[in-house]
Amino acid sequence: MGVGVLTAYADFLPVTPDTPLISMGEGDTPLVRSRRLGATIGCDELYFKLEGCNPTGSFKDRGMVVAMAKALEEGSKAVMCASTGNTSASAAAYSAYCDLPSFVIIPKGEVAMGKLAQAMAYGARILMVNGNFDSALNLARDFTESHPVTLVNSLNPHRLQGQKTAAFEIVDTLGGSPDYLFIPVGNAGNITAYWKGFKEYQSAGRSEVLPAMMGFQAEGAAPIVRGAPVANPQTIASAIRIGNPASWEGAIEARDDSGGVIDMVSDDEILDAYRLLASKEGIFCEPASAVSFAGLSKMHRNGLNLSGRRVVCVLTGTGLKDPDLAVRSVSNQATEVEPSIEAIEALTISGRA
Ligand code: AN7
Repeated sequence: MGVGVLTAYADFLPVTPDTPLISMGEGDTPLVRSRRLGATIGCDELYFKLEGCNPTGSFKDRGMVVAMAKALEEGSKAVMCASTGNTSASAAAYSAYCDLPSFVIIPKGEVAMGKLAQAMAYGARILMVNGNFDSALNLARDFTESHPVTLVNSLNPHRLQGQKTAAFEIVDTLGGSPDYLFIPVGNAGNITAYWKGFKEYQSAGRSEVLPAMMGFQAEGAAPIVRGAPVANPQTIASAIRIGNPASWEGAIEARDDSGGVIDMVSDDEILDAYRLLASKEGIFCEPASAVSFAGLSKMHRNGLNLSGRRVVCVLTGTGLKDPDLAVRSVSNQATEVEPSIEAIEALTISGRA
């Protein structure tokens, strides 16, 4: 494929004869079968959906392309979003591609360096607020309600329409739905979108069963698990440092209708999963993405029997988004060496440093 989600899944999207079928090559991401980690948790059929392979390195591109196409169709003159980083990177890229000005509101000092670099490179107007993501989102929503600027957060329904295409791809690739879908939950748009996608595909006769939706938040930012907004959310996974998710009800519905769970994992569990995915599978994802595998590991420890089960972990963004964290959180494996064969032999063949 490689044609983009608007063309690949036009029949399931709000595409009209006037919708421009734009694409930066989003979607059609790899579903990679686990070679090592699945075996450690008694799961012989584990897959990772590599959403970091999208054009701006996260799943946000699937929804952004639809939101942006509809903005063009409606004659919009500018777009705005609030973001923990990935939405702003995606909005900035697609608005560059569409020649629309973009304004991104981000919590000052809380966005990973790779994401900030992207928004700058693509030429977005970056507005840093002293506050968290939740207050930034309130600002973006209030501003766009009273000004002719299109909101491209997931409150814009076209975003979730586009994001549901990841569920279609999983079913298309596996020839049916998995038994379990593990997914990180921040603003809760993505779990809502996947559930919508699995249900629509089932209604269209493309799959028989539906997966149990297994959503995971970070312990310090787990409003849905705790049942109340968190005023000052904290976690190392800055992408999901969100205290009052916009799609809260969508997540509850996905959980309850699918017989799934919304649970939480600690920062230590997230970092363990982050390191394991890279060192045992060769998959470098961002910490928020590792939450899905951290959640799966937790369920295994708590006794969930995965034998004979088909499981998908959604890895929402690439590890290159947050290079500082990788350097800080992995033990230093770099050694200075004299530029000679003997010195390299000493450090490799005969006894590693
Ligand atoms: C890598 O970019 O909210 O539950 O403003 O970047 O749909 O919010 C990002 C969220 C998971 C959570 N993984 O998805 C933003 C933003 C990564 C993310 C999530 C995000 P939602």
